[in-house]
Amino acid sequence: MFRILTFIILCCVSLLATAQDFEIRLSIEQNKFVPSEIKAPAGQKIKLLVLNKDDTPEEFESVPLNLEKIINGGSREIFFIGPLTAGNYSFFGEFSGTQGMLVVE
Ligand SMILES: [Cu+2]
Repeated sequence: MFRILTFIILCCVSLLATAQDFEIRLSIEQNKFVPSEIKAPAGQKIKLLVLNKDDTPEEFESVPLNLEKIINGGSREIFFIGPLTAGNYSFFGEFSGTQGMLVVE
């Protein structure tokens, strides 16, 4: 009984650890980022989910975040970034040229 209880507690702790990632959802709609500015706290791991709602692929790219990935139309990608220091981290869609900013504070 005690072992089972310990196991349950350990499971809960690991679930909480995953939940601590700060999650941001971003979409690409009609070749624009929605929203174009996203915010995250400094010093925390960030889970960034980018959903491409368009039919056409887009390349999600950020030089300061060192990210570059093609996201097909109707698909999503998840990026794990950070922890980051306070500042502005730009990103853009290489195919359409649309721009966005991650503001960390
Ligand atoms: Cu590129």
